[in-house]
Amino acid sequence: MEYLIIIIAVVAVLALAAGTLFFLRPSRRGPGRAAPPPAPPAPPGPGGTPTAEAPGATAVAPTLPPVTGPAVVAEAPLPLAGRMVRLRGRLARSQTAFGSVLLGLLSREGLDDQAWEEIEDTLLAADLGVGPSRQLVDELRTQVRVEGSRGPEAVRAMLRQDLIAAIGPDQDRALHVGRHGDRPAVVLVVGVNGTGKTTACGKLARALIGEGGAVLLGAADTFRAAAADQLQTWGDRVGARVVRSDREGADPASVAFEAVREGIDQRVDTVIVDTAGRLHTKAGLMDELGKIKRVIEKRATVDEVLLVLDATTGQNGLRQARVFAEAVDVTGIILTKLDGTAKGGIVVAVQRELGVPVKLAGLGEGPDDLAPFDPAAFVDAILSG
Ligand SMILES: Nc1nc2c(ncn2[C@@H]2O[C@H](COP(=O)(O)OP(=O)(O)O)[C@@H](O)[C@H]2O)c(=O)[nH]1
Ligand SMILES: [Mg+2]
Repeated sequence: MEYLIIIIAVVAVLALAAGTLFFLRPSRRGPGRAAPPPAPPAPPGPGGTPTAEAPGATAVAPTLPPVTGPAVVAEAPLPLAGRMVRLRGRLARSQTAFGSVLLGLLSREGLDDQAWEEIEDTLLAADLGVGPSRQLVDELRTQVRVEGSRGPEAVRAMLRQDLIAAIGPDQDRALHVGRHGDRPAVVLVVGVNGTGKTTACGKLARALIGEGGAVLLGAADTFRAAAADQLQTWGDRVGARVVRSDREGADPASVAFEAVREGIDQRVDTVIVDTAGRLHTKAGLMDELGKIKRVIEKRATVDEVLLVLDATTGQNGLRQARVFAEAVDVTGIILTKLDGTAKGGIVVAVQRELGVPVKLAGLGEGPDDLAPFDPAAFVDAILSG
């Protein structure tokens, strides 16, 4: 019986390997064409479960909870690197109107003042913000004047370069996670309710566990029991222990402290603390977040304070985000729901407004739909329509 299982397993592996080789073999058709650009492992197909795209080489997370059957492989998280390219279809679907309108306007013969105004309006409508929109138009105008030629390809290249420059290709978007000597990294996740904090905590935990790290989650959103339950569900799903309080309305700072204490004791690599985002009063918010941070810092250092912003809420969400940024020193932004909006310009606006980089992008509700933010991949997706 055992032999039979081993033989079946070997055959299955060989069949998989043969299949992979078949797909990797360069096509012999169309020899006149130049080599295609490096393609992502899977096309950005519509919908579909993102986990099903996992390449065969993806490592199985060592700390994933035991799951019976072959589902373990399908459930293995995708590596964080390259996710933005892989998920570009999500961006393209929601943002192409912006890209194609801009490209269309810029390709017009004889760009007059009115055309430039329309270009600026398009940028404003994408939530780029007044200052950055004006600046981008000025740059484009100068380029068009200097370079003259405006074939579609030249226009696309110009726009691509200027959009990437507006987003800031050189900003440090590294996530400070993983152990620092004898202590875990501590990540505090803050933001208005409904923006996607708990989901981001779960997705990030999953990705870090997939890369071999041990993660502990702290449910410091103690306002509703359902919030801790939601984090618990993620914890169970991804294989991260969740520190929570049984009592609704418990002191969030105590839960955060306890999570960090356990994280240190259990020698995990990263502790991620989820918080509540009630916008009661600014003073109340400042007190609460300030206290959580101070209390954690009795035992460890808070390495990242990630502010979650829902891209679909536009300038209004940005105003609310500002309140959080005043309450606590934000080190990076997680911009969620970029899959459901044509207002990707908020990336530029929020970075300018808060003075910190967008580090992660939420591109859907699936467990792997969180990507390190990559300016070039982002702009390419927008202009791909
Ligand atoms: N489409 C989409 N939905 C998201 C994304 N991130 C979160 N959501 C959804 O937004 C809702 C609120 O998320 P939740 O994590 O509970 O927000 P919280 O109140 O800030 O903790 C949930 O239905 C999530 O599935 C995203 O990147 N894209
Ligand atoms: Mg929540």
